[in-house]
Amino acid sequence: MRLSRDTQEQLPADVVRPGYDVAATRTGIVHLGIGAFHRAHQAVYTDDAMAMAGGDWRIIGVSLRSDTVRDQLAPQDGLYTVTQRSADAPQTRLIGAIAQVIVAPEEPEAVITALADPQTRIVTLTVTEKGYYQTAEGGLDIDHQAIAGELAGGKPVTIYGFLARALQRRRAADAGGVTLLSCDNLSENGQRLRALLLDFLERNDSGLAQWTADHCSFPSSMVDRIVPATTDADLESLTGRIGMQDKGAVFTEPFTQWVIEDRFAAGRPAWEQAGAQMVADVRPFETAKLRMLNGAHSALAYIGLLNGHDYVHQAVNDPAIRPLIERLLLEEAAPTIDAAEGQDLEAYAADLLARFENPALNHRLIQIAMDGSQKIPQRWLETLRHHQVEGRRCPAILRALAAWIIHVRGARHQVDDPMADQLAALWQRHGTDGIAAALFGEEGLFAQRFIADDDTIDLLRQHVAKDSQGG
Ligand code: CS2
Repeated sequence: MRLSRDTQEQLPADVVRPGYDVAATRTGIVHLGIGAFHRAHQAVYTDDAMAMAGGDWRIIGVSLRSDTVRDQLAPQDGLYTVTQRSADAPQTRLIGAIAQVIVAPEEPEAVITALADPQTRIVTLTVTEKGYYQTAEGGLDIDHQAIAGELAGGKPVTIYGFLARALQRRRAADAGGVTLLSCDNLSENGQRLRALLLDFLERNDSGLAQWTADHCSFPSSMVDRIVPATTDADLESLTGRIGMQDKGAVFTEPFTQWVIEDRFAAGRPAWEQAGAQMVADVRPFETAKLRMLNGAHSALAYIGLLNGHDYVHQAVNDPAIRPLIERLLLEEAAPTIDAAEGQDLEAYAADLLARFENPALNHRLIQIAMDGSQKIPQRWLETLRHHQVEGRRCPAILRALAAWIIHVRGARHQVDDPMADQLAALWQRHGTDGIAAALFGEEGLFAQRFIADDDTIDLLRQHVAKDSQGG
């Protein structure tokens, strides 16, 4: 038996059900990039907000690439469960917030129609760092073939192509602006999305860029919940517990946080009633999250893999790694953050370590290791730069950076990164001795984000030489 509208009544009584009339509630949000993270985070807040305060805010999910999530959820009428895992017994709830999933490459027109629908008042995004198509300098990568194709009038494939067509229609039909809410791990994600999108629009239709600037809003937001990729074993054990199959199930930790700038163009769900923090300025929270949580995560990933671990909880409990992570959190990342009132970075670091230790989560290091070239600028390089200006080094981050350099050589693990080929070519050309300078020297690949001084390059070179032995 498979979970669906017709079978949901047969779920065990301890599976918490949506607290609103799902079938009678209309959509108000289109989400671009519907993966496990969205289903375990924003969809849950939206489900709670509709239960607490009502509103037609169900979600049309869009998958920009694969049909996997649609095939998981369509036979289930959009229903799926979220299971929290910790040392305590797992807790499962049913989510009704997702109304439909559209696979963009199959039905591009349906995506544009949904985005342009006057009923759509918010567009949320989790398209990962690489989905923004930024250059090393942070501008729009107009040379990327996906972007170049759209700018030349080709069919939409990226967020920009779809949004441009939809905004054009909204303007023509006087359908009003929308809020474009980035939920990706980028610094100042809202402002960044705004700058990149306006740049894209400006190139073909400056009137549309102006209309968008006038009618849409781009709040920044900090999202946080650790969501490991679902495995077959997870699904099997869930079936055993709930007595039916849920192919769209997601598994996550109890912790969840969402901090959002309260600037909405056309209303919003009562997310604050579901526990979201509505603030005027998200920066202190976002910087702490990126440099501390994500910074430590990436360090655990590359150093952990190098030391033969598979999971986050193993790496963080390794006595050879743990002190580096503590140092990164408390002595390297935390001092670079201008804390907001009431924000306690020491307590935050302690909570992070406890979350990483969660033995029930089974969060794979290789999942975090993905797309490092897109992640390390905001996770590590900004911290390095901050300290460099004051003449200080960051030994823990430099160890992590060396582990990343070794990782992208691809000798031990497959490198899943949009720059994998470029990084492999640099390794080929420069070898163990020259790779650190080729990446972080004055003429290095990352020079726009961070240039290491000679001593730092030397230290990186020594770590790379020493740590790659046996690899
Ligand atoms: C992780 C994040 O995979 C990664 O890069 O660092 O997905 C992390 O789990 C989330 O940002 C937690 O909110």
